This record gives sequence, C-alpha cells and structure tokens, in this order.
Amino acid sequence: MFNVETIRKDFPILSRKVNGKPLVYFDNAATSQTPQQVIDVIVDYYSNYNANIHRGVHTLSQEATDKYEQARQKIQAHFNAKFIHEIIFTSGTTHSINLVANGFSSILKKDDEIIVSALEHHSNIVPWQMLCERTGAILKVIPMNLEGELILSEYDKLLSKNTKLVFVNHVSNALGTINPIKTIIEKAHHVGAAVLIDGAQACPHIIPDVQALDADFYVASAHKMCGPTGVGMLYGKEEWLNKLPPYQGGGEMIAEVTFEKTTYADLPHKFEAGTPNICGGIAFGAAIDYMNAIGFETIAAYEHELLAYATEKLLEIDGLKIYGTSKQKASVISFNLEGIHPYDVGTILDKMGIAVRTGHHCTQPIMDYFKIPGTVRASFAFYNTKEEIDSLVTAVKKANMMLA
Ligand code: 7TS
Repeated sequence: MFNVETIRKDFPILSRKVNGKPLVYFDNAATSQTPQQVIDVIVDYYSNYNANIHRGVHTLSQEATDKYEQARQKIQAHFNAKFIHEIIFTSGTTHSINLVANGFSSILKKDDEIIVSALEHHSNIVPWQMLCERTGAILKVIPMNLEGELILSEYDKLLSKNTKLVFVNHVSNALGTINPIKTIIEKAHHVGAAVLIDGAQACPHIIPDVQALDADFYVASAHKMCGPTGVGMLYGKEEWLNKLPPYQGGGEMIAEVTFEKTTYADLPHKFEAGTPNICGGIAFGAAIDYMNAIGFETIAAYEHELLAYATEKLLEIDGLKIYGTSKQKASVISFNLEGIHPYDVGTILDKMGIAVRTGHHCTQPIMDYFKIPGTVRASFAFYNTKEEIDSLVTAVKKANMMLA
C-alpha cells in the first residue's frame, strides 16, 4: 500500500526548513530529491570500493566494474532495450542529445530535413540547429495548439522523403503535455526517418518500453528520477549506434592505438571515452530500483491525484491562468497571476519555504507562443502531499494580494 508519510521518511531533505518554514519542494521537474537508499549507495561506493573501472586487475576495480555494469543491466531491463550494449552512460540528457546530433553530422546532407516540436527544451533545439549549420540540413517545427498539444495533422504535412530525423520530447517540461510518441514514431518510420525521444520529463512518471515504442534513440537524466546529477543515459538501436561515429576520443573508447591509426572499441565503450561518473552510474541503478519498488503505476496514479487537486484549487484564485491544459498531462502546472511577473511570485513563495521554478524553463519558443515572459511552475513528485498543495494555494493567494 502506498503511504506518502512513510515514503517521505526516505527523503532526509524533506524535513528541513527554508526561511523558517517547512520545505515544500515543488521543483521536481528541474531536479528530483534523493532518497536515503540512493544516498547510502553513494556513501558505500566512496567508503568501500572507489576505483577506476574496466582497467584494473585489483579487487576494488573489479568490484566497481561489476557494480557499474550491473547498473547498466538495470537500465537495460527498465527501458526494455534488446541488448545491454545499446545503453550508453552519459552525463545526462543534454550530453546524450549532443552525442547523437554530433554523430549525424557525418550522415546528413544539405537540404535533408529535421523535424522538432514546438514543445522542446532548448537542449532538444540548439544541438539540431548546430547540426543544421554544419550540414546545411533544414529544421522544421511541429506546431502546437493553445492547450499545449502538438498538431499532428501539421506534422503529417511536414513529413516527406527528405525527413531524416524527428526529435520530440515524451513529456513537456514547461507544460506537462504527454506527447503521443508512439504515433509520432510510426509516422516518421513510414517515411524512413529516425526518431529521438527526449525522455527527461517522462522517466520520473512512466516506464518507456523502447522496443514497444520502436524508438531509435531514447534519452534521460538520472537526477530527475531520484538519482544524482551528472549522469544519464542514451538508448540507441544497435544498428544506429554502429552507424554513428564516436563523439569524444580518449581512453576506454579504443580497440587499438598507434600514431598511424586507431580503431574503436565495440559498443557501448565506443561512446564512453574517459573515466565516467562511476558512482553516479551505480546510484542511477539504485534510483531505478527504488522507484520500481514503489511501482510506476502507483506513482503515476498518485501524482495524477495531486495534479487534479492542485489544478482545481489553483483555478479558484482570481486572475490565475494555467498554461498547458492537455488531456494527457504529467504532474506539472505552469501558471501566471494576471499583471504580475512570475519572478515576483516565485520570490514570495520562497519566503514561505515553497520551491517552484520561475522563468522560461529553457523553452523560450513556448513562452513566445503564449506571449509571456515566463511562468511559475509547480511540479509534483510522489513524495508531495495535498497539504503541501494547500500551502502553495495559500501562498499564491497571499502573493496575489501583496503584488496586485
Ligand atoms: N529535456 C527536457 C524535456 C528537460 O526537461 C530537461 C531539463 C532537459 C532536456 C535537459 O536535461 P539535463 O539533465 O541534461 O539538464 N529540464 C529542466 C527543467 O525543466 N528545469 O530545469 C531543468
């Protein structure tokens, strides 16, 4: 049985105070909090078997290597990748996307077309623009409607035999929209284009089955799903990862080096140059274990309750407008108070111990679409409570009175 009070005891940070008030942490879309079970794994690593991996005959190195490779296995199982070597450790979503974009520099030609969506985070826009600059490829954008949903009939019009790549997030960080990625992937494959799904915001709520989705690439960050910062993953279909050239050169990614010629290591090491975030990778595995022990269906159902409750309560406030009203939505609420800058609301909320994000959320095109400078964003996790939402609503009402 899911008991939020028991769950909250796993997160030491949730019992701290901010500005003399109990912390209410509603910035989970930026980074999630870390349970004691994952903190223990990090402490255990540095206390007992900190060593470099894949290169030592000594015991510590072997233990660290085993644990790191076990974490890769956990990720493979979680995302249902066919082969373990299809899982590449990276420093996070941004790194994963840049790795793929860089690889396509040698594949794309002038006038090839790349499609992104209007809902993308800057990290799923800028690397493709850079790729277009390098190759002469053309970037096209799937537009959205006022609810924050992608307009699939427009997507159909953009697709053609010139489309080589499609990049869409699974869940929008700014609006919470859950995108119909299975349909988006099917349509792209119909014209022979490859698809990268940015799962940074989906993975805290949903288990993506990369084989059932038939995604060519799927990327995520550990720090949004109860893991540490500085580590993430790239899933790529074996055939694609074999086609892409290495991203960085260095130790670990080679088969043989001479000054005349270097050959590269097999997957996954071809994309893992240098000493990785070993502890981070192991802790990523522990975070996946932690979330699976609670269960993603349980997590999603509870977060949905929080979302419905918060939406209803916030909409009772005079002059409050919610941006992103898609029918399929994760537990993210972006809102503004009429005539009040989001930054001012965020500052008052912080004084009351409530952490939200304010600004454009690295999605300036979405803000431009709504003609606003930014929003206040409250994003909920399974360790949040309805009482915390009540505190948010009270604080927003106060801000509304103070700033009106
Ligand atoms: N893609 C999406 C959809 C994201 O939400 C983020 C981070 C990224 C990519 C980049 O992830 P990173 O781990 O490489 O930084 N989003 C946010 C956010 O909404 N607030 O802070 C970071």
